[in-house]
Amino acid sequence: MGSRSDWPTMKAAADILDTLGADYETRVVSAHRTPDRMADFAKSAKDRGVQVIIAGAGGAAHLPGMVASMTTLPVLGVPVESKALKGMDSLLSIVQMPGGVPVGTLAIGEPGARNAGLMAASIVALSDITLAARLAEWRKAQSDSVPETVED
Ligand code: RP5
Repeated sequence: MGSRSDWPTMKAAADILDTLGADYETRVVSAHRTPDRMADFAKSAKDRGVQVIIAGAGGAAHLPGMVASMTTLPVLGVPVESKALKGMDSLLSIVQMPGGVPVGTLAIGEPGARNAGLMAASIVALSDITLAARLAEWRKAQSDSVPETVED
């Protein structure tokens, strides 16, 4: 994420990965304030065994796109809700990548972070049958928890 201030949002990704028992690391890496740290992180991720990167940022949210430009790993972008423009700035900054450098853009805020965690797990589950089984179980539990009527 681009700042510690993004953590309350990005924690939703970490929480679902915890629930699924998926390994992850959390890092503060800013495209604007720590560009060298961002480059080191993005360029070394694949060799360190990272399989998917979830990049959350707000405002002029260049982090997901810049990270994606430095790796061929899948990059999922989460637009963090900004105070001034409610995350529309973040969303538009992340979603409109030029052809050739993809970022999978999720929804603004916590639902987007949660879905980024789920999507990252889906990607890793393609080659991890244990995680795939946990993910299928989680999805079934979610379906089972939805009541069919408005009354008990
Ligand atoms: C972005 O600027 C961060 O991703 C964050 O969403 C936003 C504001 O950062 P802070 O000023 O709260 O550190 O780079």
